[in-house]
Amino acid sequence: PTGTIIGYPRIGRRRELKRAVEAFWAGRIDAGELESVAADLRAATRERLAGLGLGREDSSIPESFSFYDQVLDAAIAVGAVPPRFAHLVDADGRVDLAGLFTVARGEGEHAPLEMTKWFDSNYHYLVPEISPTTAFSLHAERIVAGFLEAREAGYLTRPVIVGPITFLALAKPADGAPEGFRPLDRLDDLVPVYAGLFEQLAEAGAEWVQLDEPALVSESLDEPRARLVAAVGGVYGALGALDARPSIFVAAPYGSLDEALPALAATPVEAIGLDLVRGSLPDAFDPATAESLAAKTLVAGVVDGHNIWRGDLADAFARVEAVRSLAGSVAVSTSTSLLHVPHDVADEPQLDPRLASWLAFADQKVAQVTVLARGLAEGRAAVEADLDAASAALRDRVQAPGVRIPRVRDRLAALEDADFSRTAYEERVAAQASLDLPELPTTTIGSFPQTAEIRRARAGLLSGAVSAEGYRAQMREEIERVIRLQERIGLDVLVHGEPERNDMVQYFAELLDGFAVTVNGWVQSYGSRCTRPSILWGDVSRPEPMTVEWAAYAQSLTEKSVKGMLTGPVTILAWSFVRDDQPLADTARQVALALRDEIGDLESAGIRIIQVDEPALRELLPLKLADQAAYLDWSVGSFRLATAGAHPATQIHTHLCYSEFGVVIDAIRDLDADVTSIEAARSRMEVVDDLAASGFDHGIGPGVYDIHSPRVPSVDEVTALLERAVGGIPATRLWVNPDCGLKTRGYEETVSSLENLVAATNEVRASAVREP
Ligand code: THG
Ligand code: ZN
Repeated sequence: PTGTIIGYPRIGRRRELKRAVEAFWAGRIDAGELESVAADLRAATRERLAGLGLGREDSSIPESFSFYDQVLDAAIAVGAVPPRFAHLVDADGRVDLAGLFTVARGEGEHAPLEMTKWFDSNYHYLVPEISPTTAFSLHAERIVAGFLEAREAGYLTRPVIVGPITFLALAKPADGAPEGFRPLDRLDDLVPVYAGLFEQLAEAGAEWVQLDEPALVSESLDEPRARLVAAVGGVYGALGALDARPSIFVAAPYGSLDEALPALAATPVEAIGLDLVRGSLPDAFDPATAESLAAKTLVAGVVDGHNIWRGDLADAFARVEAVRSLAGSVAVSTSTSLLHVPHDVADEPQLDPRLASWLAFADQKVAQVTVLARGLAEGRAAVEADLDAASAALRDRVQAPGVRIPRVRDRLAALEDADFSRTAYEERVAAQASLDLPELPTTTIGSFPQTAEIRRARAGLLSGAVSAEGYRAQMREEIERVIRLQERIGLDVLVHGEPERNDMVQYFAELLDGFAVTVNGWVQSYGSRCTRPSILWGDVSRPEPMTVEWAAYAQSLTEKSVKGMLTGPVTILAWSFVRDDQPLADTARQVALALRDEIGDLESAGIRIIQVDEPALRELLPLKLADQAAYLDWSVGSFRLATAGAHPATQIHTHLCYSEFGVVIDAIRDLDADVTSIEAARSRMEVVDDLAASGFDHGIGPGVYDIHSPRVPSVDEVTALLERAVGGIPATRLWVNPDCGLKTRGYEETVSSLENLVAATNEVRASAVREP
């Protein structure tokens, strides 16, 4: 094939898969009905991809469907189901659909597989658990059936599976594995299972198989890169030597293959997929590699799978042409799976047509691939018009109103070092004494449960069934209820509860200039869960205050301090599709200045404590070690720019949704927030010691209970955690709070948990434990 893609969204244009999967979980449909929805989605995907120009019968169309997660699928296909789920495996070694979801989501005492971020994307995969005794065995029924289903419908498609090196590199040692054991130690046991898969696929008539090996580009896995590269020869030498097998396509998205490319070239694999958006190729290879590549297909991933820009198609074509001289043959592809982008720009009729003309979602990117492939086959002249149209859109973007706003740029250019720093912490502490907070102040992270009534009101506002005034009145009622509730529970620093926010990023994107939001632009985050990232396309500014009315109303209801709630610049960027025509650092500063103005307006409205959340600070950390320092510099800088305009008497809080600080611990100190709340309940406050050891000396709120579970913590339990925390942190700097927002919880457990939190705090305050 001369044009292909690494993968396609699986959730469905209207999130059909999400709906069906959740209906299956709720018992509203059975496995047969779910299978039938999934088969319809796969059929529709093949048809659409063929319609967009991918070959029907030349293995160009990948079978990249998954019910939940492709890493979980691989774990099940190779028999790596953790022993605690052994009861889900039948006598033939198979796991049915219900079993697959149980491994993903857990059941009673059986914790699910852990979930973590998939390379530098916003997708999250399930982490396989491997021990020295994991009994690998092949259960490829779903993979073979997907291929045969396509065959039946008249397609010759390309089965896709996570490759063996990446599978083990992403796995973690199972609990109880001996010290020093690494999942990758099991590679020799795993490769025969893939060999069996190849045999079955060849038998079924597959001409190509795709193995996703992004671990080969990564520097941030637990395994040293050199060990992964060293494994390439053995694995792909062995798989390549099989008699009965499809041609092998090793795809390496999310970065540069670098030394892994010569290693792959030296094996018998027929095709190698390169991410030429994040990664690059050297100008020349050593003679042996050059000779090997002359007999292979290089799949040039030049169409960006990470982002939604239409991009420079002529430049992409030039990059494809450059690869031509290095390889026996060249095919065009996306840089990564299209899993990370929404389905179709044509599904967003409310978008400004001019903005829409600059965008490419999955379907537009497939069309771009087919244009480039045609250019490759027939010569540039055949596609000149398409390349020119993309260039024209780019030129239009450069000078369109809103993309570059002199007022915003001048303000950025005029920034000085002083704009990034507040008065010394000690002076702020003195100025903030007037807040008159007790020792061990209690608070929450910001959101209260989003009830069905709140969601209904928002849907009504969107559909026109609820007037703007009616909506506002309902939100105010909700805020009053939440304030009264917190007063009754006895919390010290109150929040308004955020009933008016659909999402902590989209809410701000809708109110800031320079952003657009989508209606159907869903992207899978994990399992059945999706987000609708906003599109940051222009210079960012704030036409008017965004949160002041709600915060001021809440403050007017109570004598206690109400905390203003903002989302930080890094998180706003991390969870949006961001413009690609200027450094992220500049974009982050624009957002920071808008937030800085909001903080000023909150102060003027009498708000004296303001929280700026940065749950994504660590998430956006680059994979490449060499890029990490520069990232931390601009990300921390943008937070400081957002907050440093605050008066010394204004207490700035931040919230981070994790407790393993690792490489970002210094960055968190450098944020210079007066109070930082973090996750800690699940790690039994170990983070408190880490923080103390790192010299962190500002206020800290280690979460005292886990909001990700409906379980209500007992007073004794919270008391014990707090006593542990006051051992490591002086009571003057220690805050008491849950470990994240309460948006996804129900009211019943929320009220009980917060009551216990307050009771435990009162016990610890009354005891002598905290005395130095
Ligand atoms: N907001 C945004 N992006 C995010 C997160 C967020 N990216 C990373 C992280 N959080 C991902 N976590 C989640 C958690 C829950 C959901 C999605 C991603 C979720 N989504 C709803 C669903 O799929 O049913 C839809 C939400 C909606 O209606 O807007 O539950 O917090 N921007
Ligand atoms: Zn959180």
